[in-house]
Amino acid sequence: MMKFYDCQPAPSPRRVRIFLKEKGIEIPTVQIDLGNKEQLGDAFKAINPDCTVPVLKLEDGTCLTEILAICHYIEVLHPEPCLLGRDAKEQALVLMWNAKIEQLGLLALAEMFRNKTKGMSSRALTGPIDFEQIPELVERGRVRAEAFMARLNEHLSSSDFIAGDQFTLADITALVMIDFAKWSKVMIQDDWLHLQRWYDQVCVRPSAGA
Ligand SMILES: N[C@@H](CCC(=O)N[C@@H](CS)C(=O)NCC(=O)O)C(=O)O
Repeated sequence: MMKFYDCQPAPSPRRVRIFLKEKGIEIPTVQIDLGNKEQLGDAFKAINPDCTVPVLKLEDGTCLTEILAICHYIEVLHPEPCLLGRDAKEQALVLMWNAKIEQLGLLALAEMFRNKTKGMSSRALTGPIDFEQIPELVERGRVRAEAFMARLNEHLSSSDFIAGDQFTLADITALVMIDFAKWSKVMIQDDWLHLQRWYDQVCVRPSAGA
């Protein structure tokens, strides 16, 4: 039986939960308590030495420890509804936007959040090694995140969804990014009408509650 390692409040595993809900799939789930550093204990390190969630443990014991790998695996087993693109071009665009949202959006926001939150001092990066916070990264993260959200707003002026005319993993990643931005009080600005239109559309999908 497959097993899904989750942490309900964390943004990354939510991306997989939304993906599974869109597919209509339920997988037995274990909660990992990131707040109490369960990810750094020996039991979880045996599952993922990189000390992060989500993880999908397959029936043969293989552990998939990256969101994109987990979603790709699920998509191959359960192709409908299609969330990773229907042809070569769509698949490439989903992967392209997913990577941009991770690198330019989510990482900028993680820099903000992890370098300013008191409970995260010495946990400025994920993983087994403790790193101290660098306060200068908070403002840099804000500038980067806002610039990227403005860029997404511009992109959505000519596209229904992030990677074209269908809802895909790229929309899931962007939705989770916008909600994670609120943790650092980075909000959709009043004149980002296209981003707001898209957000209103995706956040009413039943899967968004995952
Ligand atoms: N490489 C992972 C990164 C996932 C990640 O960063 N997860 C965070 C939760 S949002 C985590 O496990 N943090 C553990 C920690 O803060 O020590 C992926 O994208 O799948």
